Amino acid sequence: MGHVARTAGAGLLPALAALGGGELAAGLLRPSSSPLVAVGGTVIDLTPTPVKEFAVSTFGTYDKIILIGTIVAVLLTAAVLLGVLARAGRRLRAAAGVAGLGALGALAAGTRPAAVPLDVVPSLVAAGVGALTLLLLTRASTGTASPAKHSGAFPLGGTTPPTKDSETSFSDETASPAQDGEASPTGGTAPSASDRRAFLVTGAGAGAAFAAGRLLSSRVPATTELTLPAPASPARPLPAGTDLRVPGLSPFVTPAADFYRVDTALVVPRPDLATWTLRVHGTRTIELTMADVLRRGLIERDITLTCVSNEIGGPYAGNARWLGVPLPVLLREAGIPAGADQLLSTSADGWTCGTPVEVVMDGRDAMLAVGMNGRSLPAERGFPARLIVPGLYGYVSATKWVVDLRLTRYADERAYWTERGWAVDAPIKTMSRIDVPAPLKRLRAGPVRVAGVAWAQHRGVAAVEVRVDGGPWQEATLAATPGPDTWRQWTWTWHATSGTHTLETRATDTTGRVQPSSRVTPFPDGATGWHSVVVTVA
Ligand SMILES: Nc1nc2c(c(=O)[nH]1)N[C@H]1C(S)=C(S)[C@@H](COP(=O)(O)O)O[C@H]1N2
Ligand SMILES: [Mo]
Repeated sequence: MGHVARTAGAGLLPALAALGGGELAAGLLRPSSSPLVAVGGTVIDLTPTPVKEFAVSTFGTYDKIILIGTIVAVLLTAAVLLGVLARAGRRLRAAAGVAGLGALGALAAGTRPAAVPLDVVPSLVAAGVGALTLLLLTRASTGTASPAKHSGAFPLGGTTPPTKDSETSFSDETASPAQDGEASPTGGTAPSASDRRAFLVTGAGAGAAFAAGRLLSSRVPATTELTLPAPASPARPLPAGTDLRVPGLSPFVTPAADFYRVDTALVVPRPDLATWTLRVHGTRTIELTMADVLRRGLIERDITLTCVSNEIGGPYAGNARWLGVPLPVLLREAGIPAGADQLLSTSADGWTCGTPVEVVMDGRDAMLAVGMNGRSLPAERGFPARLIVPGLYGYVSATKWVVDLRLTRYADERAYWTERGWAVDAPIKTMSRIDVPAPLKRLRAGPVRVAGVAWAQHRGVAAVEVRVDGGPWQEATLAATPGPDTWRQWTWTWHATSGTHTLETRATDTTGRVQPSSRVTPFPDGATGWHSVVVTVA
């Protein structure tokens, strides 16, 4: 085994063993207590808003994988450096460094918003396993350094001075005179067979523990589906011509699997239905089980959800048929305190969201949703229950995995994203998007079907226009819609001529306001501007 490999291994293997131990402990206790997940969550929370915006817009749904990858890379780099330190004879210091990294994990895990005291345990396990592995491995492999370095290998004392056995083997069993003889032609160098065996055993053990931990963490709870009662107030049947079924055009109903996903959760919370409750704090506190929730009359509505981070023409909008309990029913049961202007909702993982009480109570179909497109909510959508409030961006309305509702005041408490500079009030802005033709598409001259979706939730889309190369605006044909809370498909036939052309679109809502041309970024309350697509006609 080469010197470089041994030096790297002296740090890397303890780090891998620590990760393995930490994941296994988290798998046995609580997935969210994983040191990696806890540190990742803390990094997400501490990342300045512009950086987060950049990450979301650059990496999209891969942002979480990239984050965890970066954390692992930083950890392994630190581990290699600690390995170098250990091989230079500073074993205890290096072990303390490994334990320190574990302690950082414990700090992160213990301070997560939904943390319980037990959550520090996996990081402490990681710290212990990592430090111990480093000491054991370097006891074997520092023995392979030159005799001059032996004295320096245990400078902080406390450990057994190197004997023939300890300097040449990881354990007594693996030491054999033959190996020593083979491995030490120049005397006192690499006991490579036993060394390699110790490294392999540690590596394999770390890998197995990590895999077992991940497997345990991804355990699916006993109940992932609710038996949904029929709605007391069913959705209006979709009018004919709601879905034009143009190839490439977003279907009116977005299947759950195709729905955009935006949240801060590194592991999908999987609340246990047997213990799940919703607490509602008003003038009094009520606590409801799922059976209690399902006993209240359910409404079923078509509502389009949109993320404030959606760029012009972006994909962070989706439409579904939601089933749930009207929020006003629950809030009235708990009693609305005088002066309460914010409904603060909290998820199982401690994310918070502030929704104006006035909006929730103004008669729109704000609900505690338990169903999506005829089934229970999928885990990533907030099973068993989430909030849906037509007309507001998701970060101020759509709490997934919701467990707590509190009637409070904006003056007293701030929610997750508003604490980070995003607007307190965030009604969805009017937007029209061209789905077909796709950008940079090469077309043939003649009639071309241009189609897209437009939304202005709770106000409703009144008109969509399209223009070519800055020419006059042309009225598009609007598809039917069940109401003002959904997006609306539109089409327009273009008589394309050869050349490169720019298609632009804008919508007008039912209050008569035209989508503005001025481009603003999603931060702090949603993007504006017209979506445009450049195409080439042969
Ligand atoms: N618990 C929790 N709920 C959350 C979020 C979150 O980070 N955590 N993100 C919100 C945001 S910003 C949006 S846009 C919607 C997205 O819902 P979806 O992922 O089902 O599309 O969920 C909202 N609910
Ligand atoms: Mo969002």
